[in-house]
Amino acid sequence: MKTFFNALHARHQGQFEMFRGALVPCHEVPARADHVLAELQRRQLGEVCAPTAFGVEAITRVHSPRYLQFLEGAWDEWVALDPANAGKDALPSVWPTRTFRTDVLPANFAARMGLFSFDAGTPLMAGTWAAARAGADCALSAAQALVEGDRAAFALSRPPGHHASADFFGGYCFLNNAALAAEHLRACGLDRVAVLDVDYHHGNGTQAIFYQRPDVFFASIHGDPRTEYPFFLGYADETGAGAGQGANLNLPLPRGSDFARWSEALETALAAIRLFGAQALVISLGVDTFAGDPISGFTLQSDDYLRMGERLARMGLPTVLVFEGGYAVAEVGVNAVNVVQAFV
Ligand code: SP5
Ligand code: ZN
Repeated sequence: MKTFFNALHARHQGQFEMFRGALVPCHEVPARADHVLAELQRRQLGEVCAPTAFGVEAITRVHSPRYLQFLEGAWDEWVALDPANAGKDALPSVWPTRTFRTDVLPANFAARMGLFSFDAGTPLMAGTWAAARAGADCALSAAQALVEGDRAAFALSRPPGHHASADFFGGYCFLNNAALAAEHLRACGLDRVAVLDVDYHHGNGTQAIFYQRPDVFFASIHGDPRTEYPFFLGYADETGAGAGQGANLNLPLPRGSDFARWSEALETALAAIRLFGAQALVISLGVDTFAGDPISGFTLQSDDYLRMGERLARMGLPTVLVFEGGYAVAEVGVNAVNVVQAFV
């Protein structure tokens, strides 16, 4: 399987995220992707390719023009506020929650940071835009590899994507790589595409992007949002809306769930994807379901990722694997590459 590796990923290197009233070191660090790449190369699992640079039209299938314009210029605006900002990351601190307006684009930078985000855990810095764009290109290139006949492809993107919606960032995510891959497959003529999100956290961004759509099925297995991030989406009663009614499936599991329990949910998700008639599969491959993950609560073991990869391959569908979360940095390479290796 080809891997599309984002060589610019390390330009996105956040310093701190907000946690319990303090700034703590970021969990989403460049070493994560480097470990995955090193493990792929150690096991000689196929060609590592540079992504093709896709134009903005591929990205505006998923994200709003005003959001993209904001992201592209955000760092320069931040530094323009005060030259001393060049040594600090930008974090949002004010949001338009219920009863506030979101139709007016404020002139104030902090206000626009809040308008286009949903948490204070996702720092933006000088290289964020370049890294996110190149990561998106990896996902689009992986989808393109399927269009050209490959059975499967791996987008080793960083930063991750599944919490990013059409017009906001958060959860360490800026551009929704999995949604971009799914939309690219649709644009290239596949009628029915499924996104299966196996990251520990609900893929709120991907769900929202496709919620009203009958042509892209979204299924997610994740920590119950009643107790787990992102809290405000990912419940079992969210089944799609309008033309998309029935094309969304959430399988929340309690904190502490093991692979046996997780696998039952996987069977439910795969049966629904089969029934939907998906012609291709996009996997949001977070490995923060690992027992050793510092911010998550499932108990999967490294070998379980081999079973996961085998089971996904047995669907027999053209498949894009898109790297998402996984914060046990020393083990993230082994765990993610176990999925890839077992798939092939
Ligand atoms: C892509 C992805 O997996 N995003 C996850 C974002 C989770 N952000 C909130 C995590 C808060 C946990 N902070 C715990 C710090 C303890 N040292
Ligand atoms: Zn996650």
